[in-house]
Amino acid sequence: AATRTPLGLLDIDSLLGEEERDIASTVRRFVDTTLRPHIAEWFESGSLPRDLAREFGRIGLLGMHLDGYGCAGTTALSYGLACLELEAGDSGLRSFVSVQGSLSMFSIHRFGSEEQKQEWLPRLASGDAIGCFGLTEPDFGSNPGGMRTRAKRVGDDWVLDGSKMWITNGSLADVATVWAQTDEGVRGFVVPTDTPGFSASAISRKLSLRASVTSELVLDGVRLPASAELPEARGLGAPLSCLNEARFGIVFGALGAARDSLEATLEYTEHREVFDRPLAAFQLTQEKLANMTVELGKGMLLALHLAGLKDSGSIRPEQISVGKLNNVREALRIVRECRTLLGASGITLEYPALRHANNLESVLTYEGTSEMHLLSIGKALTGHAAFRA
Ligand code: TGC
Ligand code: FAD
Repeated sequence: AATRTPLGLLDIDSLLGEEERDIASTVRRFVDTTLRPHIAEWFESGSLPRDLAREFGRIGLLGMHLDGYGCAGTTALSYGLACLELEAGDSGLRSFVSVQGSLSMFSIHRFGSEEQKQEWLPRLASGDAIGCFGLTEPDFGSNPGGMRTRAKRVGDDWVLDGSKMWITNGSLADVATVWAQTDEGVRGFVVPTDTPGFSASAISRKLSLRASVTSELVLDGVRLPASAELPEARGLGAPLSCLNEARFGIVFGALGAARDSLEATLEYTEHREVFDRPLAAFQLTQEKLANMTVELGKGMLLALHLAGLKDSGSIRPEQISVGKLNNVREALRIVRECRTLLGASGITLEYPALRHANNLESVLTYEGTSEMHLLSIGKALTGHAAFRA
């Protein structure tokens, strides 16, 4: 019965409209039938097939909350629910869609010229092209304002030099949004990845987000026409505003990893017998299951509230920080607790909990570490920015 599922207990579905329920169940079915059978294999081999982009495009997931240019133009709530269902499969799947839609496409949609939009957005929406977003550098992650990648004017052109680190989809991408320091402050550039001087290499031996490509980008005298600059992006606020979009998706996404682990664990405890009774019948087990269900439900209510604020156009960055901080932190606690209930079986890829836990270590760090989000909330409350000494 629905009440025996963690989110069914609070009847969370009753808070969704028909369209949102349809989108969530379509994505859930797609994940369960098309992707889930391969996830353990992708995680083990540390890869993600490039063809997935077209599959995501076919069902309208890429840039789905953007309008025009082949994008679906859904509500933020629908986008969040899609992220939740994708991350119930694996954080790598949600990462792919987040980076393509919320970072690569959003940066062009929000800050690009009409020509840039026409050239890239329809192909990115269909998955015929893959995009990435290069903000982080080897020495500047939490503090992107210190970036060393430089764009210099040479005649009418721009020449970019520097490197970017930990870039999702970097070595799959056809186009990169690259953020660089100029004499006039931070600017963004649309860089086709076949431009001479651009190279990307995949980072190997990861223990987390294995079903996702993470790369280093090197820009060595990359010469671009003036038309490659994102004309509406002025200053660090531009890339940071793209992050709000992706962080919003993570508020929902992390709950998908938690729900998936909890559902698998609930089922396991009903069938696993210990000391002659189902594991589910012990009080200590029920305490764990109940606490996890309460946190998952609270996270979901928070996510739905933030979706309402986003859809009404009034959401503020510190509100997104509350959601990203809480929901990733609690999801990580939930998946680790699930792992304990699964016993030794929990350390294998037969069950999702430890895979999700390993993935959520990245999710806790990227898109602003939990410490950055604590400090953003602290700044909003006190008026003091404590990021710097
Ligand atoms: P600060 O002086 O506070 O701000 C500079 C300008 O930016 C504005 N701003 C924002 N605007 C929109 N949205 C936000 N969230 C914003 N945060 C700040 C701010 O108002 C200011 O505007 P102006 O007009 O006054 O100049 O900048 P700061 O250098 O002190 O840094 C602040 C801090 C630490 C919060 C910021 O640097 C930060 O968020 N750091 C974390 C970096 C981060 O999250 N990187 C993520 C990289 S992308 C990624 O991880 C993708 S993984 C995706 C996946 O695979 O799913
Ligand atoms: P650091 O900034 O060096 O932080 C190290 C520790 O110091 C953290 O605990 C941090 O919270 C803490 N710290 C830092 N500053 C302070 C402070 N002022 N006060 C207290 N504590 C502080 N970036 C992109 O641009 N594009 C991508 O597509 C992308 N994809 C990624 C994919 C993966 C799998 C991962 C792991 C990362 C990705 N990133 C991407 C990079 C990510 O955004 C950064 O890793 C993140 O912003 C943190 O930066 P850092 O790793 O350099 O850590």
